[in-house]
Amino acid sequence: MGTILVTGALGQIGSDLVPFLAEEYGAENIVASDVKDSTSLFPGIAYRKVDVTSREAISRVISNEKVSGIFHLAGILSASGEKNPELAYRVNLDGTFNVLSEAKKAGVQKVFIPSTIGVFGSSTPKKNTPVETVIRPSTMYGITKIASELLGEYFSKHLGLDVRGVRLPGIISYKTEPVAGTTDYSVEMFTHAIDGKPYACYLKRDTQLPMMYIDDALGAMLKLYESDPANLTRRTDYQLSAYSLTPGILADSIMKHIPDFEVTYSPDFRQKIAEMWPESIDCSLSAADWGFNPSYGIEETVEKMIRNLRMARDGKIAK
Ligand code: AKB
Repeated sequence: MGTILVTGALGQIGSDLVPFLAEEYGAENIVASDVKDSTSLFPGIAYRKVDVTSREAISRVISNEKVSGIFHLAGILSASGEKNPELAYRVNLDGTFNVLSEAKKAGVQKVFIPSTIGVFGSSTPKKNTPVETVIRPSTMYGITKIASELLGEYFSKHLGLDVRGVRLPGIISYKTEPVAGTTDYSVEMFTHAIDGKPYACYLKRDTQLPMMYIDDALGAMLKLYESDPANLTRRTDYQLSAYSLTPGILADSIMKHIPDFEVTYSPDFRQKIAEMWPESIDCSLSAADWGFNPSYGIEETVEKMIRNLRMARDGKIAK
């Protein structure tokens, strides 16, 4: 096999996906990349600086590293995208076009591109939202992500590149604290609780959004990446979610473990973004086509997060 390139490897998902893929395919077959010069995050795994807005940089890494598969995670998330829409456009849309074009040119076998529940807008039905529905996002993040889904489908159907992808919900993980999205309150709530600090949540207590634990997201991404193309009725918009969560439900659940944890609610601009997104999404096509079956519910996620964060704080597991 050739190597698997991960772009955006230092982000919330990449920092878990890289070691996960190294376990699966062998560390020597993985190349992590991001815009930073270097990292100590992935001992024993090759790291290359790659800015996805540069076609030349992508072309170079694909040919130098003999890349046969790409997990293209580099992207600007919803909250950062609203602060810097031009950057979001360049990284999310030009970056995806660059990766797909260079992958096609170099004969890369497969490209995985994550999308998001952020593709939906306020006119989308909110409950059990299907894959095909009204899709009129009004954030730059959503606009670039729905366009990326369609680009992936175009490269797949018309240019013969095997492109697959999922619409991710909010992801709960402990390794890299996310700071650029709308669903990040969940991780922030955990870190504040563990550190014995009160938390001022930027979403209202009852704002409901689809979410899942990182291990379920990684397992699902690999499962789709590996699945027989003959079973796939979709390309880049398979939906994933394990549960719908509100800040209030999460706070109450954390308080069962840390009773003196205090949460207050002071919504900011991210509340408007959250209100445009679905409360729950329909994942039945992912289950039917390639066996999506998440195993972490809310309680299991909370227990695992608290255990992992405590162990990471004590230096017992990698942070
Ligand atoms: C964000 O909040 O921007 C992301 C997402 C749901 O796509 N976590």
